[in-house]
Amino acid sequence: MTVRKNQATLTADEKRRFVAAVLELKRSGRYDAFVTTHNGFIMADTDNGERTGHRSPSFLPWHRRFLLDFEQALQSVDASVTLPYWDWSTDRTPRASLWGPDFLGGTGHSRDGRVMDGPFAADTGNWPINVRVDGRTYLRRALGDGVRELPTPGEVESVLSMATYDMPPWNSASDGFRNHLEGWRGVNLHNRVHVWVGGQMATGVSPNDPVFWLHHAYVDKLWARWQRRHPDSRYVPAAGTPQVVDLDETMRPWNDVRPADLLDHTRHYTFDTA
Ligand SMILES: [Cu+2]
Repeated sequence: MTVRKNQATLTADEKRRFVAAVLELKRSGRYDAFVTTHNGFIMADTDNGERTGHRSPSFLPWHRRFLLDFEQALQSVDASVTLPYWDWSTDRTPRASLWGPDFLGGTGHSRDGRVMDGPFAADTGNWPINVRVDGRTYLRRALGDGVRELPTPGEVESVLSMATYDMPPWNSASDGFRNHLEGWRGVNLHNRVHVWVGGQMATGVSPNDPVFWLHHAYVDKLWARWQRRHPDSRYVPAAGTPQVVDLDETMRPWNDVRPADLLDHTRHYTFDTA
């Protein structure tokens, strides 16, 4: 059974295996297909049109399935690897072990944002940025530059306390749990973390930075915590909503999976802690 662990608790061997599997997906070309898919949805999802991956109720089940695909790809390389999560409300500085040279490497050079250390630094030759929105082919970060503070535990708590999953107009203007977690409204959790990391993470090609998966694994864990906190609350809308994925409608790009199929993560993985 797949257990997703807090990145701060990984052993040296677990970090090494995770990094090696990610690098092998990159080498084989499979990694960049994930970046392309994500960017395609970022570009296409709009507040007043069809919206699936972002700024809509299906933000959470869409990313849950996207992460499952990526985790299965990792496991096809090394069956012992699972996706770790980054609790950014706790490990909230550039000095966290997450950013060590034995794991994801640190922030970028002040001049051009270029990451200079770790397994994903351009100098290694192992991490070319091929799917990109500008000419730069090296991984960039500017930890804490775009916004100074990561969300606090108190801010996370304030969003987990919202009992309604989502609300009309089912987009970036919505009240409710989903949009506050996504961050278009209120204290801003998920979106703010993308901005805090900076570089490619602050763009539609954000999966170019491997921290994307650890960030979204924690967003996904927060959804699971919310479900346990509010057992009587459900995914909405239930049916008949134009341009929005209802509970029993299939989601692109898979077309064979509905939000209803993804509500229970324990069918696929568990977490190390509640
Ligand atoms: Cu994201």
